[in-house]
Amino acid sequence: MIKSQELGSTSAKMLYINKHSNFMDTSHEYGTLINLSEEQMATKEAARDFARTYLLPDVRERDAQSIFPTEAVKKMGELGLMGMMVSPDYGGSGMDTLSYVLALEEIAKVDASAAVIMSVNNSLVCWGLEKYGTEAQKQKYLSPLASGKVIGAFCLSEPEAGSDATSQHTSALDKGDYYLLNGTKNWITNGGSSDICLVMAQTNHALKHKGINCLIVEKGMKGFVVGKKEDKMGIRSSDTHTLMFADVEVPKENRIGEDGFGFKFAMNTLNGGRIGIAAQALGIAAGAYELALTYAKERKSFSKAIAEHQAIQFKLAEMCTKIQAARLLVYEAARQKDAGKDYIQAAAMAKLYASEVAMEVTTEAVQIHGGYGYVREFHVERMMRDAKITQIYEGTSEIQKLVIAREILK
Ligand code: COS
Repeated sequence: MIKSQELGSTSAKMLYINKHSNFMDTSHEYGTLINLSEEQMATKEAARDFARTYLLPDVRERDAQSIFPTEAVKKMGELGLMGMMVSPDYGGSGMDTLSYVLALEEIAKVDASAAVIMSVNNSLVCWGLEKYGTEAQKQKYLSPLASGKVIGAFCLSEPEAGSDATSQHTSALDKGDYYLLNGTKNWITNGGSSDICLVMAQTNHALKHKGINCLIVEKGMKGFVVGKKEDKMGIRSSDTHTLMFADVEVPKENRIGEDGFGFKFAMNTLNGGRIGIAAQALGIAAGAYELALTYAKERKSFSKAIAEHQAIQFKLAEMCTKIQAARLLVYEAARQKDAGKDYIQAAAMAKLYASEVAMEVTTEAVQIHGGYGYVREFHVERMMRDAKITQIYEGTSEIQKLVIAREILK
């Protein structure tokens, strides 16, 4: 439990908050139901311990001040959380996708910002590099990324290309042995803290999305400028930046895949990324539910615990049911990926549903906390703000519906 001294106050309100702001682990109850192996359960437990030991103590301060969790991310690298699915040959943990989402869920229960930093590095950067990169690219870039020595960013969105991702204005002109990169990327997670960026850019406009390439761009390259840091509603301790490229010369050997493979690379990578964000959303919902459950058992009104009022019981019942439904969708998407099946629809369904559940459950968790839920000292207020982005990034809920419908109808 967070000590009142840490918050610099011994007022009655603060003491009350510290007494009633505790996570209660409920997810172990589902362990047998969802058939996890001992190793998967151990991974989940280790991530849970890490989150409570290293992320929980300062999570509110980092949110309030928009502070990147530098030390915690370093520790996550040491524990193997930054390259969980990467082969040990390249410094990763060699685990399956299900273990990855189990860990991500536990991190997100406590700190959704740390979860997105981890998700982008694992799903959008390491996975794509390992799957499609050359041996030389893997040796040079994947090993430091997977071991958490450096952080990666994935750069697709632009001022005028969010959902309409084929409409890339950033250009990568073919100059023989290098590409000349010019343009602007927006809302880039890990934008300031990353050392290595995967940048989608248009090489041949006539070919539309088939003229897009993905280039590995290093922070130190001349002409690469990190622009302003966004002042966000939620996930405030992850750093989201605009990135600018002015005549950056990127060597040809830094292109991932064949000429024109960049858009397909981005789409294939985002399919897995969506499982990660679904796990993040699930974690936010489960964390808020755990806090609301503890609170409802302790807070009294009308001479009894509020959990004894049917109005609260119905809320808890709905929250728990929705979380479990989201959990099954997320784990199923991970299992399909691990089984080598086509997981496009499963990933989109998991992200769509888990992010909606995250918003609904965090809103109800605030409601259960009443006035306390609306103030910064209680975690649920932050969680409600953090939940919103899961309906927007790595494909909005509307894009997920479009993807699901296209898969159903094809
Ligand atoms: N997985 C693999 N390939 C996909 C795909 C997916 N989920 N979605 C589209 N593609 C492929 C298509 O198969 C097509 O390839 P071919 O030309 O080889 O057939 C290509 O991508 C272009 O797709 P399409 O013709 O359907 O283009 P549209 O512009 O109609 O739709 C969408 C593209 C909207 C699906 C795409 O732009 C998208 O996913 N947008 C959301 C982007 C996003 O998530 N942004 C967040 C950025 S990271 S925070």
